[in-house]
Amino acid sequence: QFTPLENDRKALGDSIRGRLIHSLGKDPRIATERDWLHAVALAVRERMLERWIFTRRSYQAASAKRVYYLSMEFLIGRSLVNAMLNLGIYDAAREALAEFGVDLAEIAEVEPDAALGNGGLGRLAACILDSLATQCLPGIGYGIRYEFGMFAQEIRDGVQIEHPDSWLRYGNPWELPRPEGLHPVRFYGNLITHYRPNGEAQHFWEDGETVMAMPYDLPIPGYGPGNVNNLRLWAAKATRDFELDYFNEGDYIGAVEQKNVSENISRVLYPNDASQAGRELRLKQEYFFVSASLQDILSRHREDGHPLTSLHDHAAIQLNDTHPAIAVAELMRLLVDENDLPWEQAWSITVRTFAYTNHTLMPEALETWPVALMARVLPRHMQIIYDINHRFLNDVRHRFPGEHELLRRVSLIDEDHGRRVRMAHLAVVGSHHTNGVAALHSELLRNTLFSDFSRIMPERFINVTNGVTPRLWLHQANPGLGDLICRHIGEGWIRDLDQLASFAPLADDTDARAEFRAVKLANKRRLAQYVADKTGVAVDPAALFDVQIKRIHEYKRQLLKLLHVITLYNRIRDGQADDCVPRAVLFAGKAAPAYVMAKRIIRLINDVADVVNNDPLVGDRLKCVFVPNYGVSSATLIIPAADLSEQISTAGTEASGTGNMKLALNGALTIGTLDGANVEIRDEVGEDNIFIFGLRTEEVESLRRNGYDPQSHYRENPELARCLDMIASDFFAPDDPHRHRPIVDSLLHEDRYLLLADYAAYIEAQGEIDRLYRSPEEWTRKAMLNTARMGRFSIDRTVKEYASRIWGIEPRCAGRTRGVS
Ligand code: B1H
Repeated sequence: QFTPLENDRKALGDSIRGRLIHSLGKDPRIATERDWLHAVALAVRERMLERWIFTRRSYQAASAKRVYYLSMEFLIGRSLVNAMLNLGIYDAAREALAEFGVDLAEIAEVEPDAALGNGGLGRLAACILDSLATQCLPGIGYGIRYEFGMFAQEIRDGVQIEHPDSWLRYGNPWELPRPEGLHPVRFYGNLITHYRPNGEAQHFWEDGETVMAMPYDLPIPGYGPGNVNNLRLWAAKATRDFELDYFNEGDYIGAVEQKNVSENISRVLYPNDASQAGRELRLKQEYFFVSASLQDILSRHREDGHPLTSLHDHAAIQLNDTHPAIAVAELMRLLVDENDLPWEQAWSITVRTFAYTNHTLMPEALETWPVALMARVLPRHMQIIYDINHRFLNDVRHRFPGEHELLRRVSLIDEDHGRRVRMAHLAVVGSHHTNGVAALHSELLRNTLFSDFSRIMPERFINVTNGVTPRLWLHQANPGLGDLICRHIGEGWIRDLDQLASFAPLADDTDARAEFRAVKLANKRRLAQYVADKTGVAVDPAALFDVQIKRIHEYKRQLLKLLHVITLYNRIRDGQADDCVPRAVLFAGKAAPAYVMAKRIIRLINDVADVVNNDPLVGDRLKCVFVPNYGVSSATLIIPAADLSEQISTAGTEASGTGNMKLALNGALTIGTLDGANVEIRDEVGEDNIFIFGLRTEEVESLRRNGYDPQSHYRENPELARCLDMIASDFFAPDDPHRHRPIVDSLLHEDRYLLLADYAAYIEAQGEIDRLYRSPEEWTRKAMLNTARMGRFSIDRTVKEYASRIWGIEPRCAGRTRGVS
């Protein structure tokens, strides 16, 4: 036993000063903001680690089943304020720092974001970890400790420039390196088959290259009194084989150079949201962290004294999309090759252990790997995949005799595009459940991508609608609104978001509405200041803040929003918008560096912004801004200040969306298509409190089936034609008249995402929004109802569903310590 540290101001002050002097060796008289940041982080970490140990003990004591969340991405953002609020020591720490003349808010800004993810998929993983810890659920995250996370985006002359994100440059005070916990991971090499006397084949994977996976642990604190769970990230380390190479070759420098090369595996996050990279290094990253994680899981299982045959009783492994799907083959290899289990038994354990979450239907994001590449990098896994496929197809052949096309369609190998392994098929076949992330998405999975599989094994397909953590996205990001809600209904909503329902009656209270408006205005002022600092554009806090913040992608239709901006601009210049409400349109988001069209879209947004913002005829009635370097931290500034949330993807393309939830929770009204979770948001907030427009999924399908002609819209809608003509001319790029031609060409000749078909309905819906915004009381009432009715979109509801329907895990709360009240 040990005595936990105290959490009062005095004790915290002593710890902070102690860490500064005795851990960092810095003189308080000359310590920089970063020195103080690291000292506070260490003082907070000490307290988290106590609870971390208690948490582990309680799982151990109960021999609790754990969930292992395997994800290539964890988009955590900053940790300091989150940890303090979750441990309940924020105020005491702030006061302690004030005594040293240090401002907590200022040093918190110095912390870099842990940007180990692209967008929604990675942020969902971070929200799930927060929820597991808060709900005292035994859950461990496994991922990669990228040396470089998501690139930093600079906008120079309207163009996106990528900068490497060296977030570890000054060290990471939250992580605990565990060099004693290495696992070897093999690549390439040869297969040797031995036959036992009874004719059974035994496979040995030999030679090739071995890289060591070194664990770094990050404590994940739940909201008090919650548990502190673990996120284990793997870094690639060279084996000591280079010493041997040196002895053999006598080339010392050459041998050490090779060491560097193997450490490239965990160097950088691939910045391709929703499109597959297809590079050998990416496949190696996937296998690297999967193999290390499974070895880790099995050794924990053994240490706990359980036989391998009971793995599924003690471990649930969730595959966050197909990126870790090679785990199915790896677990088979570990069970069959390394532990001598018979194939059938190993397969039964494997299927009962894994579950798979699908996050997209977009064809360009579906992972497939050339058989030749897989066979070279992971020869034994390729063979195992063939074996799995063989047995699976035999099964299907027996159950559906004569259906030859069916076999081709469900095969783990795509034979039509030069023989490729279909990772989604491997994931579905190798797991007991496959889920989509919103009701519509799961329905589409069953009816399109996985229609054959849902005929073969219907019981495997379920829906678990995404959610967001109210700790970060309301309590921390929007303290003004959080406090307002607490004053009226208490603070229970932070752990139980359904309680927000009792905030709804306040939408009819004039005083409460005034309070709500005052909070929103303060948030808008804060954002306006930030925008001015970053872009030099002055936006009026009284304007309607209309935001589209997400990765730049054609399917998300930033261009549709921009067509609205140009339309408004034309109306203002034509004197047809004298009574329109002033708007500030804010875009933010990153484009994948190799995604040419996405980068063109950014350029066009900035060119349009330049014209609009500098036209004296427009003045404050319309501003257009591209806020650079969108990430978790800038999201926490933008979301609380938004009036209008743009969720305008082509119906059937956005699996769920989670920004839609964060914005509505913070009292932004949504303008959206019936896509992803928008459908369920409408069901919750009510039709009167959301602006739904445009084609529905079935209409999109039938329009495409019957031959869509984008030019018909150009011909029939002069206002739309004018916008497109302006983009195609030199209007927004006088010195480079053809710059934006490819955008217009793509809209007029293909328009894969039906922007032109939805334009008229979109402009119409925006007109209604204008009218409503002119009645502040009405607008505020609807905004408050949005906040009050978002309870269902708490990540805690999502995680409860996973826990009971998929993982079979239960809460185990660590004993009370001084860490929480
Ligand atoms: C989502 C991705 C994704 N879906 C490939 N798919 C990636 C695919 O690096 N890659 O190869 C990275 C990311 N991300 C998003 O997941 C969906 O588009 C959102 O609609 C959804 O809300 C989010 C979380 O489920």
